[in-house]
Amino acid sequence: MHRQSLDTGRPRRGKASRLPFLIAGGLLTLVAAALIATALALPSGSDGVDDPASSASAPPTSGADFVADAETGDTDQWCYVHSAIPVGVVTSPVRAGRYAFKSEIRDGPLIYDTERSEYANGPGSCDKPMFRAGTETWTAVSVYLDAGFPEYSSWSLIAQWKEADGGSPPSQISVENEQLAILGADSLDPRPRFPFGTIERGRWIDFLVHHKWSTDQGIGFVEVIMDGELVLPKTFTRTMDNSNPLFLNVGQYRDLANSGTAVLYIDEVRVGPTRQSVAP
Ligand SMILES: [Ca+2]
Repeated sequence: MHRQSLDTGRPRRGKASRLPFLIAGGLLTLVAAALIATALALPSGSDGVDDPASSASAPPTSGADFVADAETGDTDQWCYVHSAIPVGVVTSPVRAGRYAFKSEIRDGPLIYDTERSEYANGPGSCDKPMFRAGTETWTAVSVYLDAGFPEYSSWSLIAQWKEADGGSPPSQISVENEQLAILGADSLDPRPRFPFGTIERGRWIDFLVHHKWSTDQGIGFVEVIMDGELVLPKTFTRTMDNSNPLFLNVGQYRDLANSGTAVLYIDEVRVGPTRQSVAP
């Protein structure tokens, strides 16, 4: 039966094959004519959708899920300010717009038993967890380390992706011995540590941190772009302690073994699903 159906099919295909060719030929002629007519109808310099000049000048699409650019002139874009030293927005330096956030810690004043000055979306009643298991996120953060920023011989953090139920943040940007690194939770052994650069004072540094969130070290990853350059290629690691979503803290938190007044400015914080969605 199989062979028979093949045999009977052959002449049918042969006979029928001329009709589609005729139809296709007619369609091609019509399409070609339409294209020529369209080309003739478009005036020179038309703002067609394919005009590269108009694409380049179009404003970037903003698909960020969270923005903290300080342009409200206060700290309302964050849930909390955890700082022993009173801080808020400043008008200089700024990365963009009119305002940036200031973070300051000094020897002595403590909050939650630590030297800390952070802008946070948790923990607490206004938690805004944004980083969920199985998702990828891009976090943009621009920071400016003041000219007098101390040199640290022990750990300090300038950004944390943290669980609301406490514990060591499963992803962090650390500053220690003048080195920048992504750290994993200190409950892990060995603790993930991915150095990606050295700090510079007195200028804005733009971080773009790309995560995939997972408790599985074969699925989770982190990637860092600093000042537009890929400084930490996609590196697989465990980025969550458990399946609870994480929130963002940006600002300073340091070991009491470090000392000195430390001032950091923060601007252009964005979180979104793609690099384009958080680009300044
Ligand atoms: Ca700003």
